[in-house]
Amino acid sequence: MILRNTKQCSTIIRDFGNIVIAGHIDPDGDAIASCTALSLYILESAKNAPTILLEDVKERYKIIGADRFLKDAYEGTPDLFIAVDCGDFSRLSAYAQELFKKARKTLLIDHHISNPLFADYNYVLPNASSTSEIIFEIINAEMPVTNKEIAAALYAGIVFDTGGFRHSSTSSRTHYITSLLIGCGIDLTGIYDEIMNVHTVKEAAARSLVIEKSKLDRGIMISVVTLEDMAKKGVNSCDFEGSVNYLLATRGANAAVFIYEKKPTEFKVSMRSKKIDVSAVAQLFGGGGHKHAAACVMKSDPRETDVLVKTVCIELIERLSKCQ
Ligand SMILES: [Mn+2]
Repeated sequence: MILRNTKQCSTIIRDFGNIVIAGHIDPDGDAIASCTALSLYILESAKNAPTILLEDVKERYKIIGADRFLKDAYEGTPDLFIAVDCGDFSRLSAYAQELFKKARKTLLIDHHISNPLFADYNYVLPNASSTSEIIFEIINAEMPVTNKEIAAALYAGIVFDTGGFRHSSTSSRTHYITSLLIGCGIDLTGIYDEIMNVHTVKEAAARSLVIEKSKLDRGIMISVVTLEDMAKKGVNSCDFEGSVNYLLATRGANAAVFIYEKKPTEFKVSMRSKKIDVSAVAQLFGGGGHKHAAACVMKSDPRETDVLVKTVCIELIERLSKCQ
């Protein structure tokens, strides 16, 4: 069943007792914030504390405060299972999928346009900047949001999913909601900084490696890092988060390619673009993604990465030339 408005959604949440909430695997700021804000709201409505099921919450998202609701397992059968920010059923962990099937009723709250609407009740708003924005609307349909913890979580989720209010999904409504959340007295700069800016010493070393290895060639900012380079700097692949976006931000770059050696002779190729369709290029090499953000995995000898770069760039340059 497709829910038509926030009121229908909040009524369902109100009508059920034991609630389990789950976000997607490898949870991001939006998923964690949505779970947390919804749990705080349910708790505030004088109900049993819901259970949140999430995989490991990364350090930078600890500020959202999901901990108090987090459990590894749930005993019994939930009355209502709420899946948030899950673009499809496979985005739930295997454990969450089992519980979803057992639950008396299921509710999906999401903003991915391709969502196949896999729950009993589905509330999916593709124009919303984030699931956190939708959660705000659901709570707000019942009562004005004044709880500082709820406001802080929702703000963190919105900041994360809009890339700090930079992505095109950011609307005037997003800014209006944000202004109401700020009005609740949240630690505005502290949260923004933690979600958007703070990095570890290793991440800084990884970024310096990416920059050191980068060059701008015919509108493509490209950087290639081998396992040997990473070992020398003492960094891991998880320290590269955000690197390809950083490359694309170079003046004069219309596309960016960041290539790193995942395991011996296997390279992860991440692409970003301003106009051209990089998902089509990724698909040529067995990968995929979105129009402006895509990735694939390619085989190469680390001593011959020039050939690898050439193969990818030929495709990109061809598309860029058609675009001019
Ligand atoms: Mn999201």
